[in-house]
Amino acid sequence: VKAGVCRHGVIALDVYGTLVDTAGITVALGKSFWERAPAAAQLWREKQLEYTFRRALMERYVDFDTVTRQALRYVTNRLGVDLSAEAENALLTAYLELPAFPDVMSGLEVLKRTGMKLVALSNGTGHSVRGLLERAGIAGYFTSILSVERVRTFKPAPSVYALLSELTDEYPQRAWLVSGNPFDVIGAKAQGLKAAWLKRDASSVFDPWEYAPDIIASTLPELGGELERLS
Ligand code: LAC
Repeated sequence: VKAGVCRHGVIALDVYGTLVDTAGITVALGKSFWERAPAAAQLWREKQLEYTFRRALMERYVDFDTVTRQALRYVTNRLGVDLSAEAENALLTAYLELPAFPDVMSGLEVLKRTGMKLVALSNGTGHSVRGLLERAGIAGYFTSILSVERVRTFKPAPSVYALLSELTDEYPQRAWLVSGNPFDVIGAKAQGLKAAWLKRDASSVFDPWEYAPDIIASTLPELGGELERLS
């Protein structure tokens, strides 16, 4: 990896799967899905992302909270679970309270030392993302929360990454994306940003496309250290 001058640029952090753990919903799913809760959590996340990709392609935007509700309904239908309106609402409320990964605060401390602006860049609604960051006690690290609501599409649409052009004169050269989601890293690299893949799960595989991350790390502090060296 070549050292680039990136001081005073911007570091955009993805939210779901990067700062907060989408598998954290498994406990709440236990009440209705019992031993199938881990499978339900995984299917819920997969369908949620599939719906975002399809809606972006079709140009039929609805907000991420709606996507998440529709994906949950798919999961309940598919797994044959009869979910009351009350239970569905409870699960969607729990989704607004997903836990942060334990290394997030120490990782943000390291990233702060780069001198670059930290922002959240998410498919999520501004309201939901703010709530998650506040609950985790990390909202203060971010100069802004950029939501796809502003462009009414979803990652990896180019217009989502271009939201960062407001924050640095040198977009995309001095813009970094940090994400646990390979599709997001590839989306950023395709637009000329720098990108770091937070490989939170040792068994996860990066899509073998023509784009590679500039940094791969398994924890956010480790990733922050690498990024600091390059800045
Ligand atoms: C997000 C999804 C991609 O936060 O995790 O944008």
